[in-house]
Amino acid sequence: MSKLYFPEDFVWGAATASYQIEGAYQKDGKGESIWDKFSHTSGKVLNGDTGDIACDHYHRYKEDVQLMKKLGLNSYRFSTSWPRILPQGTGKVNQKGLDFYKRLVDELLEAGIEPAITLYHWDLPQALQDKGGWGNRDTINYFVEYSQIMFEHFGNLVSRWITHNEPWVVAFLGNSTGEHAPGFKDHKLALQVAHNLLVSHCLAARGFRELGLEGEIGITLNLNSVYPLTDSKEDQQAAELVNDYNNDWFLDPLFKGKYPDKLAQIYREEYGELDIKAGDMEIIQEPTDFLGINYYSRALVKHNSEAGLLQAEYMRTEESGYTAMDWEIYPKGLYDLLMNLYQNHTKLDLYITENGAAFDDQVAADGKVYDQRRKDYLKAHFIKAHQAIEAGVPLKGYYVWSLMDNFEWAFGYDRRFGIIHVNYDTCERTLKESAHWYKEVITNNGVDK
Ligand code: GBH
Repeated sequence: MSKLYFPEDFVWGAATASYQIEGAYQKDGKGESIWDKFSHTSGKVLNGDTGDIACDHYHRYKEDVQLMKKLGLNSYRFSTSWPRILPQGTGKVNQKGLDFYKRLVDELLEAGIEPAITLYHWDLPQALQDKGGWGNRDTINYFVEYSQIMFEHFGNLVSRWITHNEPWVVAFLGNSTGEHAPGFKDHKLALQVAHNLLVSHCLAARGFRELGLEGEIGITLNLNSVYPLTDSKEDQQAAELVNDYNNDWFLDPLFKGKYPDKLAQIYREEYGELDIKAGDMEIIQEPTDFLGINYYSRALVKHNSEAGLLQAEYMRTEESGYTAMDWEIYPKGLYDLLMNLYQNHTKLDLYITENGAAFDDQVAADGKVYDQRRKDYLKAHFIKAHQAIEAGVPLKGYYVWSLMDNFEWAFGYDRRFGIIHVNYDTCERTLKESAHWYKEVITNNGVDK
């Protein structure tokens, strides 16, 4: 069978996040995070699940790195827990927190796996939330303080850094819909949070530069391709607004130095002015080294005058399959997204920092986990990524979400994204069929057509 080969230095990886896998929520001086508090509040997470133990990665990281090595991963993307490093968010550093990540990074380097650190994957120290969280401008400075500590300790060991994971989710699911911690329902606050996150990203990146470190730094956005249901003018306008909201609300400040006009106008009329300080929009444009993209699905949109400020309704289609999250499986959307980014937004290097799918995996009687659908999902997306590379898009690497089943935020342990199965009673790990297949892809640096 003929193969599609990837560029020689293409990075094949897998990703996780601290709160979703570590557990050890009170161990060795770690402070409380907003997700500790949120998951311990009844009614917030499905089945009352918490990250108290999660995959117990904090104690099993050695075994996990060995599994990564077995898979042949080139790189592992993980996040560091801010409250492990600074239990109060600022001030006193917790040496034992630093020690844990030092042990992990050493283990990875020894296994020949390049660590890629995400500084913020949603577990804000609760002590900072008590002072207003990301809605408070001071949090920008606290984030810079935390990022500096991490750069000083790991800047020479870790060559790829991501400031924020998905500011859209932090801002809007955390502060507008309330599905995520801290659980507020205040859209104006969410817009301010989005702005403060962007400023903090750029100031942290600037600090990285000033240390003269050799690695690369960027931000990860959750992006999707947005399509109108029909080519009617109304549906097209609805799709444009959804695109502004999902994607350009972050892409435009970063690469054009402004918020998207039309949506900004709608928000201004509804909520008034945001607190944007002189110079902020210049800071946000400060160039970084790459853009990370988390791609899961597309949005198919139709105009509906009853459907909120954007007058847009999300549609399902009979033509596609859906994952256990009820997200449409739409690989072509990845190709369209990559092309659109390259042609209309940025010439920066790109990484897919997350792509993957939840399915209802079961351990079979023979002890194996057959997840053909995840393998098919990944394969179809790899092929589209390859197609974009052929068309000239500077895509440098691909991190599968996720290395292992883990705490899926508001859905707790109910949804499994891993290529490694985790038994939550015993914490036992089992490579799924998709993991064995991924190992082959990495070995060949290519995927069957
Ligand atoms: C990521 O967020 C997170 O980074 C990760 O921690 C999480 O476990 C993982 O994904 C799986 O959920 O328009 O069809 O894409 C996901 C962000 C944003 C993806 C909203 C789904 C809406 C549906 N999500 N998006 S779609």
